[in-house]
Amino acid sequence: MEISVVSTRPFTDQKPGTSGLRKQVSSFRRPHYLENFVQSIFDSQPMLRGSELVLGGDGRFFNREAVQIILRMACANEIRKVTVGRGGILSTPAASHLIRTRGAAGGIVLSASHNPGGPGGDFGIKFNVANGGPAPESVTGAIHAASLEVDHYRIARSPHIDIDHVGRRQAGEMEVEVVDPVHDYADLMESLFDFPAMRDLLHSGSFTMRFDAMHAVTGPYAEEILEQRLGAPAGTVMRKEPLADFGGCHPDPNLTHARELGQLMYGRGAPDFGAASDGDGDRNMILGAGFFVSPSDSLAVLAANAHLIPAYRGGLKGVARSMPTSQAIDAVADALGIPCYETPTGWKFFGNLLDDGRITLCGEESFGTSSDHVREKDGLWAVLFWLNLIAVRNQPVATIVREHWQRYGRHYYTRHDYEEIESGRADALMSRLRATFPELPGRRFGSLRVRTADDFSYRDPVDDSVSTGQGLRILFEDGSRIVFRLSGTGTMGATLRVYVERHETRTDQLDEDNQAALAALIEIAGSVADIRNLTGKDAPDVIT
Ligand code: G16
Repeated sequence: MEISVVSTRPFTDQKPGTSGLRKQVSSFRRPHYLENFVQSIFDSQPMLRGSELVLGGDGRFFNREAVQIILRMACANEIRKVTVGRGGILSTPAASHLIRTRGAAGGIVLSASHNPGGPGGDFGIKFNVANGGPAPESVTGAIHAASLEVDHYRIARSPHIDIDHVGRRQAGEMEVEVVDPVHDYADLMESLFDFPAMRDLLHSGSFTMRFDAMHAVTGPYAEEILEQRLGAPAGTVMRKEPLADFGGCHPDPNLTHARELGQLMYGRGAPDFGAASDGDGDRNMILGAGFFVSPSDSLAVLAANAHLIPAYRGGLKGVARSMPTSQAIDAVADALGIPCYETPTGWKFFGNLLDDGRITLCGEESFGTSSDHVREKDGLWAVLFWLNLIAVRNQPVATIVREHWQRYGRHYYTRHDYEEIESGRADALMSRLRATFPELPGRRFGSLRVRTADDFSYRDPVDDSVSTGQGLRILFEDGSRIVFRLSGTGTMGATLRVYVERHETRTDQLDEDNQAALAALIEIAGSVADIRNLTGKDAPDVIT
């Protein structure tokens, strides 16, 4: 096969963020933009030569074109084999599973997660390493460095490669194997959970559920698992056909963007269980009838009940959460007598802990939960875990969570996002805030007294790597916390995230309105960071 060596010049904005390189589609469609980044992956990861790569994405606009370009570049860069999901589709957790079971040297996942798609939306590309997880900082750093030097890329002049039919074919010296994107993943789920008990629940006549696939990648996965294998009635999976523009919606599983599901779950005759996943299938939202389970609480409930699920019957080795995630899971770990690790935001930081056998479950406040079955967060896995739990405990979602609060106390928790702030202003806010930290310890705000204030840094206990500047924390003497971070996944300006948490143990104070219960801390956050003045915004754009 003829190979072209194309001259190019570096782009200076190809530094991967929290989860790969995310940009507007218009950026990715600039001549050489995608090719430069892909060549930087191959240049900085020489072990890919002669090995197998997994490739797939969430099906958003530009997915198919990108798959063709990457296949031709893989061929020109002497990749031995590429395993690709049919139609170029693989959910993020399914890609992670395939990398692991195939023994691939890595994978390329195309997604901008929950960001909108379509020609005016976002696109993204992420490199996953041989353990199936997102590349650690050492690898993303090397890719970025290569992107600043790249002066040519290699691409095969191959005709269009058929990715729409399962089977093996050759592209020059390289083998392309097109696989069913759903099958192996569905088998994996069946091996972890009690499918007979879940089937009985769904057939009991007294239980109904809805899953909102948001016209994103999980539609076919949810249909196969929930409707085919578990026999849930047709229509259980809403918005199930994946669309390149997600039907013009934002594939972000929260009550704002999964509005129809929310209305159903808070309406009369609501289903017993509601759930949704995002663009690439790694996030989850969990709802009971008239009841929202916060992601941090969900993680804690799963950990506390893991012994009821076949895959985790033997107990948990340990758990982990990202720093801004609430400390609800810490309380469970304490009771179980297992370690709880606190990592920076980003799934990549869980990889070493999982590989080293230190943890079994982990999760983040950003609607992500998973276990050691893959190395990504896994939306449907979390939904099935809850379904299995409901089947075993035979209780409504709200009762399960309220009983959890009674035992461990409730970690009232919220995240306020201020979006599309001009980057200079956002940086100024963070540095001004950081400058106030030396004076904060000991300072009183009403009944609250600051214990300490710092910029979170993390030393990975497995490889001793250090990540600094991971979020500004104000920790109060009563255990309450306020955390400030700039998001690493946005594509327009900067997003300020403010995370607020308070632990309540008085058993008659556990059912308060969440925002009201946190009002004093929210007020303190606004004043110490001077948010209104420095962002020009009177209120957050999104509250979760
Ligand atoms: C990604 C990462 C998560 C992270 C989230 C939010 O999720 O995989 O680990 O918590 O972004 O990150 P940030 O606060 O920096 O925007 P996803 O679902 O977008 O891939």
